[in-house]
Amino acid sequence: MTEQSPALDNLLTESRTFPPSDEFAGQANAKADLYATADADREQFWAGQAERLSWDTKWSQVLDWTNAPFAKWFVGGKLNVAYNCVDRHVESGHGDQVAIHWVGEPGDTRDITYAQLKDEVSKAANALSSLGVVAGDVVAIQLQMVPEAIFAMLACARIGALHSVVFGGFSPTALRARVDDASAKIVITSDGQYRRGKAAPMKANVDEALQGAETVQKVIVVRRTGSDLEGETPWTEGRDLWWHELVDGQSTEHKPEAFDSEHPLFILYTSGTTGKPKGILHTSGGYLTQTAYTHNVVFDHKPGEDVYWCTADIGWITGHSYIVYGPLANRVTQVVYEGTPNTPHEGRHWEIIQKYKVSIYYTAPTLIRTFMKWGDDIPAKYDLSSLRVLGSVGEPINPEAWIWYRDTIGASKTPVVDTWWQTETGAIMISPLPGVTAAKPGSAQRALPGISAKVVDDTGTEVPHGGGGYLVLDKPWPSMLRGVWGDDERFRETYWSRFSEQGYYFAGDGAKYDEDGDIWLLGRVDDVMNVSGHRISTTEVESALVSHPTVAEAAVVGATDPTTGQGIVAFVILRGNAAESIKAGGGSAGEAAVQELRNHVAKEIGPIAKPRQIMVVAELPKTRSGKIMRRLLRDVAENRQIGDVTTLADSSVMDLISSGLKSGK
Ligand code: 6R9
Repeated sequence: MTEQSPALDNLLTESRTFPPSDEFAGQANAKADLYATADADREQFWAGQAERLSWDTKWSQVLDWTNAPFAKWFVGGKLNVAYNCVDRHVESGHGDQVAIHWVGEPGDTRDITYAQLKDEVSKAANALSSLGVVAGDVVAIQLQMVPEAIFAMLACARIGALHSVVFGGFSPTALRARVDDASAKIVITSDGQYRRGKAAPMKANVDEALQGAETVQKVIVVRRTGSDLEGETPWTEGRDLWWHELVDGQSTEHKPEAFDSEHPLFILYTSGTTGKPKGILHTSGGYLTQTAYTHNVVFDHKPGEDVYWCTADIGWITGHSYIVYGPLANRVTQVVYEGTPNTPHEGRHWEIIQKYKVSIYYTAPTLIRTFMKWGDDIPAKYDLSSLRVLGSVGEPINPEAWIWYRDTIGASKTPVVDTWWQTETGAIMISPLPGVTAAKPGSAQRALPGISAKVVDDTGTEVPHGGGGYLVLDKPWPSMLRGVWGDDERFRETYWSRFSEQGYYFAGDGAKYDEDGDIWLLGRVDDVMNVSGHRISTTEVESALVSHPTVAEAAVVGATDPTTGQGIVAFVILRGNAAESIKAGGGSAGEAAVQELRNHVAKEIGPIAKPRQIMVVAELPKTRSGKIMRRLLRDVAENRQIGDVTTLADSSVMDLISSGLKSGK
């Protein structure tokens, strides 16, 4: 983005609001006064939140920001993160409470109580120690959603080792880059994983990745697919160990050691739209405080009563903060599902919600739009009446999808919380409070109590209501990243140099205030388009497209244009019946449909936002968390060689798009 930027030219027209029912508001964990309490004394507020945890040594200072941007929270405090997520619940008499209802893709299930979780984590911790892993070592974990993934993460936390979880779908190259960057000593993986009903190898990819990787001493392999996998699991004697052989015989006794509040907890690499992935570093006390606090107030979680389900993968920050750390610190009972949402049928999620009486469900807009595409008749077959809070994360949720989510899944009454945050922020930052906020579809609305966010212009000055610009976080927060692994310079440069004068954290997202001062997220700033001098957000054009009944999903990019600077190019996936009728109607039907969509956008936003070109595609390139990689679509729109695809959830999608366009489909 260049020079003085005028307000984004946008017209997000959604204006409906949905206040909580009196009944919900009355029983909610967070009441309206929480904002004022936090504002009155932020440090005291956070000290109060840290009391949710059990500390071996109490802190002497809440925040030390003298060495900004390197924060220290709860200075001098000591705690064990795994003890807080597991043991203390057993000690307080909840050992028999189910922590995890695990559901395997093929239909096998496993219920794990807190007492069992304590045993499993202790055994895994003893196993890692037996291999010589000590506090400060790095353990890479490439596992699908099996219970051992959670045991392994907590075992690392228990002994003070850092985990670096690598998404199960990542290529050998992507795994190797992460192993090398952090000098991982141990890799934990599985023989294979079930994807869409089939067993696919995992260990073979890990072996390919680790050829010549000098730092890796042992590879621990969870047996998951076993004989379902064709061929033997490749094995390196002396290096490779089966999880069950190593862990099962270990003692269930393990004394958790207390570590400093600032002891590193994990590294997680952000997929990064450009450049080499960054290893985002998180530490212990502040991270656990904010993940536990937000899980309590945003989802209104009641331990022992609610059944919670966050559908994220543990390879994404959402899996770290809202499957493992926040929820377990809060003594959650949660569902963990191994597989894809349409295996063996498109009602799998609703079937699971019905079976376990899930009351809190947290997922991503990409999946919500997919469910919409599959049709309302699918969820209608199941009893979803246990649901009482719905959450969304990962992208701006289009008002269309928000309304569908609330009406079709939430029986037109559950609060929907649209939660904005990042790998770097560690925990939710901007979100409605379900018992307080009159929700606005499409807006994440307001920073949580204790958090401060602003929308500023190029000079760092806050924009007025109705104005747009950049989202910044103007005050430090407990779960903030503590750095980029091994690269302090990149940490300062990426996040703190843009508004260094003010000392603001630059989130990299465009945002605007509406007339009430509520925040609307508009996508990554690199994705804002400039058409004849008008700044138009990709998010808004996408929302306009998705609001048309024929469109299931849309991705929009700005492509260089000789007359307008940038021209808007849209990629759309049509809904089943629309796609069929266009196919039946031939070329002219396709042209007419595209013309109608262009006019629809012009009507919704304004003629300036009318896409120059609309391409109908079957798939969109997405990361593991469902974010569209617009950079790759820009390559297509500008007829360039397609760039790095290693962080795509499915790297074959780009071939599909390019070949589909060439053949005119
Ligand atoms: C948690 C997570 C971070 C980026 C972030 C923004 C986008 C996430 C959002 C949202 C609008 C929301 N994002 N939640 N945009 N509304 N509710 O997704 O972390 O994978 O690091 O991505 O995701 O662009 O900057 P991460």
